[in-house]
Amino acid sequence: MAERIQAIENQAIVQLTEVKNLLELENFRVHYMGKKGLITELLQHLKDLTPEERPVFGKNLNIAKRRIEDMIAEKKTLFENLETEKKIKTDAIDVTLPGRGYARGKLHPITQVMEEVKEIFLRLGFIVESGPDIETDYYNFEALNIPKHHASRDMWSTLYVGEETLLRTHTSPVQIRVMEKKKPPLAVIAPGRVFRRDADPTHSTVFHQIEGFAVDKNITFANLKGVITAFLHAVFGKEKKVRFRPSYFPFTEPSAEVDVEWGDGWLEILGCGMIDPNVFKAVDYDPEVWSGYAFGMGIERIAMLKFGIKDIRLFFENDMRFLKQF
Ligand code: FA5
Repeated sequence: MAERIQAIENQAIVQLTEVKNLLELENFRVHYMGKKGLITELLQHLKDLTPEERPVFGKNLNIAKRRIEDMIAEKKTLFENLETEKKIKTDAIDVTLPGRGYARGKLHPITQVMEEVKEIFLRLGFIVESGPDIETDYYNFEALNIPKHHASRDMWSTLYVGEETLLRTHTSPVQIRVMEKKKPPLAVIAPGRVFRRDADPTHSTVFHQIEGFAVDKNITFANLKGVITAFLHAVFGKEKKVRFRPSYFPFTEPSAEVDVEWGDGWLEILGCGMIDPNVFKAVDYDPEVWSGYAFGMGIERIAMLKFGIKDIRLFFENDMRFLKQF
């Protein structure tokens, strides 16, 4: 019997070297220790032995049983450790990896220029006002000395919303809205979106203007020229060539336009002039008492000059390769 026990133990030792994982180890355990396992089976023989033989047999069997159990436990720990190691390698978070990082948003180049221009006028003492994108015929045209059927309406290819409503073609209606509410002295800028049926490399259907105007006693064209020149120097520097050119607007008299050198030509950036007495009458200001200047500038045009952009439409295509450069 002792030999039989020894044989089973030896067999277990050899067989265990072939066990490759926890599942096989469990099968191994059942083969030896299970209810019908080899060790359990040997116990059945106890009853066939003499009372003298039994203790020795029992003792030997117990020793063998414990040895096999120890081997199984040892192997189990080994497999479990291997499994943990594998898990660490595959699942674990590698804290040494650099963070994933998130893309930081930026202001659109037009917003950047808008903010820069606003800042300049705030420093010059102007306040900011605003008006609606959808305007009435009265504010966009009539109060600005542009009666119905007047030829000068053709200066703006207007997008109409209804009979008397339209998408504002310029920010000048804000002049009227502010002067209706407030009394002079006034120095106001009004940034906003404007809309026209225009589309080519220097004209967009939707674009941005900043309106500016000042009303007080004894305001002259020299004040207008001084403010515009200060603005041009702040945005473009003193070296950039600019020119004031006589022009026409129904709501200013005299009127001028300002161009900035652009390649071997010029790019127009703003219109301006002395507020027409008819505009003052529309808002109940006495033109004998008050005088003022006004201007309206194209923000995209200023951005084109600042950044060297040849086609205005690039600003509205939302191509990240373009936008990321600002
Ligand atoms: C006006 O809109 C006048 N309201 C400006 C003004 C205000 C004059 C106050 C006198 C007193 P004009 O249509 O020229 O004027 O437009 C003004 C500026 O907007 C232009 O000089 C140009 O810089 C810009 N602009 C005009 N049309 C477009 C367009 N389609 N796309 C981009 N910029 C434009």
